[in-house]
Amino acid sequence: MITVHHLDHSRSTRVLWLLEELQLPYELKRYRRDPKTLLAPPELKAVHPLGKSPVITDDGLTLAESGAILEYLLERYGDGRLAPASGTPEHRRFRQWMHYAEGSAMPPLLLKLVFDRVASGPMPFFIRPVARAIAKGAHTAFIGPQLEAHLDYMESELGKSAWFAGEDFSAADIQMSFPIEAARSRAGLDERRPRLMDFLQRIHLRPAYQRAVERGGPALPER
Ligand SMILES: N[C@@H](CCC(=O)N[C@@H](CS)C(=O)NCC(=O)O)C(=O)O
Repeated sequence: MITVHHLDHSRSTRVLWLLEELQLPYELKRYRRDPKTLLAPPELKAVHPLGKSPVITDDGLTLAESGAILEYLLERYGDGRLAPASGTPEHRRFRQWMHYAEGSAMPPLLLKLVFDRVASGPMPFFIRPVARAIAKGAHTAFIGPQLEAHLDYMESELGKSAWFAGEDFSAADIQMSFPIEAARSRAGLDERRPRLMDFLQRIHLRPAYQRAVERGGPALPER
């Protein structure tokens, strides 16, 4: 039996969503973030040394890293579903997006989250102007332009086909959903990028996505 170690408001929603798309049975173990630090609870370290989510266990295997988990589930249980045939141009695009989501799209989003916290977190009043100036400097010099470049890139790629890897919905869309949801929630994604907004609308309408959110809660807190 597949067990998903699922942290609330996290990338782990993607794993639940894929399992729901594939209509596979699974056990859900839920973990709550520390309300102050927002970090995962220590119990997750008993499952995997990094103590992050998602992690799955299946048949004696413990596997972390959402992209690797999605690929494992497809390989073992997919029967060719939700991934283009290997060797095709669609499969090459599929593989790129599977890596791009965590390798390129997430880092500037994470930097934004960290620097926003630097600027707004608790601190002595006389430090605050310095912290704000540092956060603003990082945003202007690096984070802001990087975010814009990635959002522009994703928006233009969605102009080439209905979904990220081609005309058919695939697990690459599931993997890409988290950076796009995160950009919508905290990095200024709005109607100026209509294809990405439409992508969000289309995924939210999928019954499997809705079942995943019903079981595990939304990937990100409500705005
Ligand atoms: N690249 C990893 C990232 C895993 C990760 O950072 N997960 C976050 C949740 S979105 C986490 O567990 N955060 C809690 C913590 O770091 O304590 C993946 O895609 O699985």
